[in-house]
Amino acid sequence: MATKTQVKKSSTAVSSKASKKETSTAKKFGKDTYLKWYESMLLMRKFEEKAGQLYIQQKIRGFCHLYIGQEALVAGAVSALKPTDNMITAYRDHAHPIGLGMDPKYVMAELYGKETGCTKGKGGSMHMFDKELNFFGGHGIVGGQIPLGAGIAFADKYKGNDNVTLCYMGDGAVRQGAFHEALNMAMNWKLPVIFIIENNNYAMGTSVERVSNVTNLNVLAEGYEMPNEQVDGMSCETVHNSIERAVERARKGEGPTLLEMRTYRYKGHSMSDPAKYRTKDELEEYKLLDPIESALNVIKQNKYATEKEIEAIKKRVADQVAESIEFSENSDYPDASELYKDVYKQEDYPFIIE
Ligand SMILES: Cc1ncc(C[n+]2csc(CCOP(=O)(O)OP(=O)(O)O)c2C)c(N)n1
Ligand SMILES: [Mg+2]
Repeated sequence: MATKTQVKKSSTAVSSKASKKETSTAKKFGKDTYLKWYESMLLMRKFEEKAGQLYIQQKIRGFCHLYIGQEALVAGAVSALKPTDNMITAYRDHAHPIGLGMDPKYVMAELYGKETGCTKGKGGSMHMFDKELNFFGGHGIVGGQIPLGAGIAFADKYKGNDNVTLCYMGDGAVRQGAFHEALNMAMNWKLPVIFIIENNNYAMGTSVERVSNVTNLNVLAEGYEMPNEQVDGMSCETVHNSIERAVERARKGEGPTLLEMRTYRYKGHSMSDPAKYRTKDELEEYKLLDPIESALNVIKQNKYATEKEIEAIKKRVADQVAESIEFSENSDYPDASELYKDVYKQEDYPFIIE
């Protein structure tokens, strides 16, 4: 397969022209897909809006990075996967398990640090995990998950199945050596992994332009002759299509793909970031491309749901979020004895000096 590169000049907003052109492929997706995308993304959004409020009330402590604005990167990808495929990401990780189908109450309880959370309250916001969903976290070290993603793909290739691993990362992570090492080996070994850069244009408060001359991040794959694409990440359609192409290649044994998805986070880097490094206009420009609004517009235009049915979806989502809070409030904190459980220890490890 020839390497595919689509280079855009601007590294900030994806033009709405490009977005319109791509959404013309909407015909391919039917009612069920749009309704699923809409409900899934609305659940992520409403869940995180509440999480933000609960953080301010100090019900949730520690770090908390919201995905608000970036939801299409997960919803559009999940619709192109099969249940046995794997996913791994960084610390901005609440939306990924929800998109994969985890009951949000387990995500919320984890945010609360309660024993009923998906990692038993021991991980918190940055460390969601679910073995059943093949969701491998939740990683706080920038770029740390990239070689792990390649490793999961290596395991599947070794076992001889056709599973694919989606390995998400931020734009800041591509400046880590681990990114380049993982890409090199993944390509050399033709691993079934899709590297997805969530390019929201900022690593904390530092813009992509400020750290490198290379601002079209998909071209970083060229150094490894890896197929790559630049994708409108504000649209479920374009995300799905790009993942579908990459998945097809990976399942056939043709190896990895790097997808740079142009997206935007509406909130600050974390709850403690007032986001003074960007303008209000820039934020408003992206809000016009809101993926949830776009999906809803297609639903309305094509009469995929009545107003009553849309209200029922909104209510279902609100109820789920409310339930997740009630569940977390009523759960206990882990017992102190849990501290030494679930810790990997190799009994005969030769390098520990007691
Ligand atoms: C190795 C390492 N260096 C620095 C940090 C501190 N840090 C946490 S998030 C972050 C920015 C990463 O930005 P990006 O990869 O673009 O992801 P985003 O937050 O935009 O999703 C930094 C520098 C860290 N966690 N790990
Ligand atoms: Mg970023």
